[in-house]
This record gives sequence, structure tokens and C-alpha cells, in this order.
Amino acid sequence: MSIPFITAEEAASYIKNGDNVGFSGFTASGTPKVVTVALAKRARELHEKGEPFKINLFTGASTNDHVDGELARADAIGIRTPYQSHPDARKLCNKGGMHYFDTHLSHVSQDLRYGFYGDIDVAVIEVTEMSPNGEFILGAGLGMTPTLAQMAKKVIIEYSSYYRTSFRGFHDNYVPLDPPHRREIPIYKPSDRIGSTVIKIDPAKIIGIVPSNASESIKPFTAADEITERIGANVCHFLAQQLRDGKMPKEFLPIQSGVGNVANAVLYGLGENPEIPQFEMYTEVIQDAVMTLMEEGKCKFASTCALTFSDDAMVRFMDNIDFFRDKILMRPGEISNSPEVVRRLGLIAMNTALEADIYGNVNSTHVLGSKMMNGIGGSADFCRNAYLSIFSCPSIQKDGKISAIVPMVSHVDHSEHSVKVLVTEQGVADLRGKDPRQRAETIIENCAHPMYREILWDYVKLASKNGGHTPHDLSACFALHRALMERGDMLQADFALCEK
Ligand code: 0RQ
Repeated sequence: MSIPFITAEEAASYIKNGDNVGFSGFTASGTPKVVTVALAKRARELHEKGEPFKINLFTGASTNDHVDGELARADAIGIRTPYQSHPDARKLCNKGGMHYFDTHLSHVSQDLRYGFYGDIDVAVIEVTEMSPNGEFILGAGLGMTPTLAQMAKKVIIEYSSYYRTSFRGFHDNYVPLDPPHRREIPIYKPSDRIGSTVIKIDPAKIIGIVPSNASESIKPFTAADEITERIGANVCHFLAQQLRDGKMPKEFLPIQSGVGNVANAVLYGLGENPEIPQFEMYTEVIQDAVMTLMEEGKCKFASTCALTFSDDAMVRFMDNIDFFRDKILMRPGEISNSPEVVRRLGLIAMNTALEADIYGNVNSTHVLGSKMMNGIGGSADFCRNAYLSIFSCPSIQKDGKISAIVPMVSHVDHSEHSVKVLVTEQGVADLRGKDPRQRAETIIENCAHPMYREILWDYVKLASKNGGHTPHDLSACFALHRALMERGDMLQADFALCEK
């Protein structure tokens, strides 16, 4: 059966209002880039005629401007999961314009297969190579594509000619059986291959092939500043000390690292520290820093869900692709982030907090408890199950008007039970084996900014009057947040006001 080439507009016309639509990729990498733009245009045209048009948008993780940006600006998103990080999608989400539910990245494929969210009406899948028998080679990110390929009633292929070198061999496509038939995921070291280099899609359900030559359009991260460099150095010194103390195997352990400026600075810090041995990664995203660490021989291997390289780094990668062939495997998100594998391999998981409280609970997603930033992404897949779970962030934001260490977090993503170590540019709080009062002392003294230490101690004294295992004063625990909302500065917190 021959599959026709069609235009992006024709492809978009097959997607109906209210459809559940799944997109390939993970972060910007491997996501569709032309059908979505045509879809947004179609949505605007229908809205102008007074007709409703919104799709329910399922992806592996965040996407790019071509997906979340275009569709959010066109007000064409109904339900959205599991993760977004685009400013326009964030805006739509925070004004209640789309039904975003923030969920673990390792869950979304299986939740779809379990039928929790209904059928996938259409999947739009970016591929880089194809054969007439329905075998395809994916691009720079997998996300939940193997599940979409299985489940979708109809498939639109975006055939990317942007990549001038073959990705064949970089993918490890694998879909586990669902309960009660599931077996162990047989990964015993990051480089174990368990699946197929290709995905198969029944040609009978492919509507057509849309050509594309768009790049991922990923910008490089801003260079590390003094604060992120100090956080990176603190993490590295701490890990080196763990090795010296025999609290970590001398061979070291595989690393997971989140995204963002802090995560990038930590990775560069690991590269520069001579006490940190060569390491492997078992992670969901590798960014430019990892490519450099591989070129320098510091990072030996990375299992990932996506190559989230900036466009310049991607060109460097393609120029030198054979060097990376035995050093990278890309897997679906439910495997790259599998809690089972994370626990087995014993990862060092490093993720980022917006704020943490004096007892070690972490908020990674909601500013002032209500405004969604991005989502938890894969951070909880990793941190709950890691050998060592580290959260880091700068101790203050916005010139000191915000303290990242607060009496009680305004939203909980990672509870005190999943957070083993907290790091800011001020220092490291090792929370293992400490009760809540000891944790408060370590966090305030080692991680809070000096300008906030007295306020936080005042809170501890106030809360301690109530006794308890985890002392709190429920009328005063959000005094810092209230001061920020009412007076624009957490330093203006007044615990006495809270009693009125
Ligand atoms: O605001 O943009 O106005 O300057 O938040 O903060 O310090 O630049 O941090 O880029 O590393 O992002 C947690 C959001 C950190 C990210 C988070 C303001 C601050 C700034 C960004 P501006 P930074 P980063 C793998 C794992 C969850 C998902 C995850 C994240 C902006 O790391 O989304 O870990 N993590 N996924 O000023 C108010 C506070 C604030 C604050 C920071 N307490 N209150 N504003 N900001 N702290 C990824 C995947 O799953 C694919």
C-alpha cells in the first residue's frame, strides 16, 4: 500500500474538534513542526466563523513553539498533559483557558494504554527515515511515540529532512506489557538495549506523509552565573565527599539531571571536578553540557528520552555522529524515567526546586501556591526512587525579595520523604537520618540566605510553642508568602500580623 504525501493543511483537516491528539517527541526534540502550525491556523479560521475547535493535547513532555506556542495562541487546547514550559501555554493555563493536569512523565503512556483518558484519535509523529513496510526511524526525541503508534486510530507522519545524518541505531523502542502481565524491564546498566531501533505503524491507519525540514529551534542555555556556579560547586564537593566517606560506591553511580540553568551548571561542575570519576547517565534529557562532557571523556554513556541540543550543538552532533553512536540510547519516557529501573540502577537524581521548606518539602511547580510554572516533569519519577535525591536552587530570587527557603511550601511536589539533600549557593543540607527539628536547623543554617535566617528562626521559635513532631503555626506559616503578595517583599514578613 502506498502512502500519499499530503500538505500540512490537508493533514490538519483530518483532526476534529474534541479529538484526543498525541504528538511524538520530548521537549522540543522530535515533536511535529508543520502540521501543528496548520492546525493552529485552522483553529483560528473556525473560531472566526464562530465554530468551536479545541484538541486534547497529549505529549511526552514539553514541546516547542510549533506545538504549545501555536496552539495556545490559537486557543485550541482543551485538555493538556503531562508537562508544558511554553510562556503562552503557561499563560493560558493560569487563566483557566486549558485543562492542564500535571502528571509524572513515566505515567502518561501507560495511563493512555489503561484507557484513563479515552482513545487517541490521531497521532502526529515526526520520523527521519521510513520504509514502505511501515517501519520508521524516529528523530531526536521519543516521548511516548511507541505507545501512540500502537494506540492511535489514525496517524499523520511528519517526514523530517532536516537531519542530514541517520539516527538509525540511537533508539531503543520498547513498550512493556500492562498489568497483570508486566515483567521486569530488563535494564541492568544504562547501556543495556532492550527494544527495537525502529517503530512499526500499520500502514492502513496512516493518513499521509507531510514533508518538513524544520530544525528543533532550541536556544542554548544562558551561561552559568556566579550563583549557579556556586550551586554546581557545592553539589560536586558534596558528591566527592560522599565518595571519600564510602557512602557511595567508588565506581560512582549513574546520574539523572533535570533541565534548566542550575542543572546545566551542576553538570559542568561535575565535569571540572577531578575527584568525580567518569560517569554514565540514566536521565530523561541530555543537553549541550552532556555532549561536551562526552567529548571530554567525562561522561561515558547516556540513556535518555531526548537529545535536547541547541541548534548549534545539534549541528556539532551531526558532524561527529559516529563518535556518539555507542554512547547514547534514546528510550520512551516510561523507560527512561522508569521508577523500577531508577531504583535498580541506584541513581544520583538532581532536580530543581522553586522553593523548599525548613522541613525539606519541595515545590517545583507553583509560584505562590497557585501560578503554574511548568510541571513536575520527570523529577518525581527519579527523586522518589533514587539512591540519592538532591534538590537545588538559588537561596533567593528577585534581588532578595523572595526567599527560596520558607516555613511551609505553598505547594508540595516532592515531600520530605523524597528529598535527601538540599543545595543552594549557601551550602548543603544533608537531611538523611535527621528528624524535622534537626532538618530545620540544617536547612536554615546551611541553605537559607543570611538575610532570611533570623526570620526563619523566629518562625521556628513561634511554631515550637505549639510542640509537635514537625512544629508549625498554621496562622503564621505563610507569613513570608503573604508579605510578598501584600508588600512585594518576603523580608517584610510580620508573624504578629498573622495572629489577627
Ligand atoms: O523567573 O524567568 O522571571 O527570571 O522562576 O527560575 O532560577 O532561572 O530556574 O530555569 O532552573 O527553573 C523549578 C522552574 C527552575 C524548573 C524550575 C522564578 C525565577 C525565574 C526560573 P524569571 P531559575 P530554572 C526534567 C525534570 C520542574 C520539572 C523538572 C522546573 C524563574 O527546573 O520546571 O524538574 N522544574 N523536570 O525568578 C517565585 C519562587 C521562585 C521564583 C524561582 N520561589 N517564587 N518565582 N522563581 N523561584 C525536565 C523534564 O521533565 C523534561
